[in-house]
Amino acid sequence: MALNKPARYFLLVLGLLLALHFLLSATHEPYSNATSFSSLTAGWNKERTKYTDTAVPAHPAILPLPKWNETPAGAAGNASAPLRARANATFVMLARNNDVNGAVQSIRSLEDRFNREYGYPYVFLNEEPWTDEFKKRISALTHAPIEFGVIPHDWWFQPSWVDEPKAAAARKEMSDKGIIYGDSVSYRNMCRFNSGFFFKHELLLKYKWYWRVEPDVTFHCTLAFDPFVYMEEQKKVYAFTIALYEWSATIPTLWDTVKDFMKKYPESLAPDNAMGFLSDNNGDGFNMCHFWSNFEIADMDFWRGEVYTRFFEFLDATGGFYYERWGDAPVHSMAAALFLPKSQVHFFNEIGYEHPPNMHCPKDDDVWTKGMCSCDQGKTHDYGPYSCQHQWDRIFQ
Ligand SMILES: Nc1nc2c(ncn2[C@@H]2O[C@H](COP(=O)(O)OP(=O)(O)OP(=O)(O)O)[C@@H](O)[C@H]2O)c(=O)[nH]1
Ligand SMILES: *[C@@H]1O[C@H](CO)[C@@H](O)[C@H](O)[C@H]1NC(C)=O
Ligand SMILES: *[C@@H]1O[C@H](CO)[C@@H](O)[C@H](O)[C@H]1NC(C)=O
Ligand SMILES: *[C@@H]1O[C@H](CO)[C@@H](O)[C@H](O)[C@H]1NC(C)=O
Ligand SMILES: [Mg+2]
Repeated sequence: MALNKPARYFLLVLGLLLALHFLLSATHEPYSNATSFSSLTAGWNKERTKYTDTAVPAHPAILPLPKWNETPAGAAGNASAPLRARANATFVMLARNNDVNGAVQSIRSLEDRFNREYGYPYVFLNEEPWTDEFKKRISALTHAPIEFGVIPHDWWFQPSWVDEPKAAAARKEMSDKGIIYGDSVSYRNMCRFNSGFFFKHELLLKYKWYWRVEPDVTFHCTLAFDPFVYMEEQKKVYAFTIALYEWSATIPTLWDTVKDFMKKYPESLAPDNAMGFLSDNNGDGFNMCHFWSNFEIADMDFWRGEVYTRFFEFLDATGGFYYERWGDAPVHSMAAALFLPKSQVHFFNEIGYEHPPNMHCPKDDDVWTKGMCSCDQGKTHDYGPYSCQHQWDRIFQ
């Protein structure tokens, strides 16, 4: 076959480049290492598994971790060790078996930036049994205690008293409108479970505090303090890192239901609450501001208490988790903002946190530098167009 002129030139150049490559590989070790096939694919794999970019590996030593209520040995006056006993606290992650890569990424990040110094336990929850693969991948990441729990059937699946034809029609209408997860039943199960049940799970009953973690999140700053202990000492109950607007089409009647509840049980409202965060007109309308609940550090005894129990049951009885698509974020936010004094709700500026597409990165240079943060301060959500941080700030002015 006769090659045309450009093709011949192309082969000639290709041949020269290959010859140069082999010459350099043979004579220059660094060049050879950088371009070998295994180095190239190693970089590619790193990209795909999204391990965090922190330089410090998770704690390599098999240290005998103190029990949560014991002060670690040698801690007094030792800046690299926790200064006091840990709190009665755990991390909790709801996930599916196929979320394993995202779960690994989140735990790795959390261990790097905080937990390798503390060894707080983890609880994983799923409505299905966990696979050995999931347990193995997670257990490799930390020496902290880990428990894998299954969710009781009725706390997860759509209750039989929900009118399924009515719920199905609502799902169809929402998906026609292009609302994200509009047609998903499992998403609704998840929102209802996170609103009313996770804190009752037997694996969580022995703890007071939790830190909610989701797959595929990143913690961007090293924490020089224990947020659980901070919550306890400062008498906080609920903490957030990102406040933003809810999509109103997912909760058409939620606020009216909450107003009915407040009328029926006015004693539930805390004096000096954060109503001014939720409403621009003293509670008449909801301004869609809420805390993004994929990150939460909070006191489960608040959710377990009488006021919230009554509140959740009141909301649940309307079927709104299924006839609409009520999220656990607005439900938790409304409860925290209304039934707690605003001084007990806390914004954790120091915790750089990313759940795509949003990220909180400390804007203050001293906080960012001290935390060795890996996030771009220019991309922080705090005062961006979708943020409700202004509505949060204004209630303290
Ligand atoms: N076991 C289980 N966990 C679920 C299910 N759906 C969602 N989750 C978990 O519930 C949490 C929230 O679900 P996500 O899919 O992250 O929902 P989201 O944060 O609103 O949306 P994106 O993260 O943007 O997709 C995560 O921890 C998920 O792993 C489910 O059907 N079963
Ligand atoms: C190249 O790789 C070899 C084997 O992994 C290693 O021993 C050597 O130090 C590397 N050289 C450079 C310059 O990185
Ligand atoms: C500080 O604590 C760390 C971890 O607990 C320990 O390895 C180290 O020896 C301690 N240093 C001193 C001076 O006690
Ligand atoms: C931890 O908190 C839970 C919930 O408040 C409580 O039941 C449990 O007794 C606490 N554990 C200890 C050891 O105080
Ligand atoms: Mg998520």
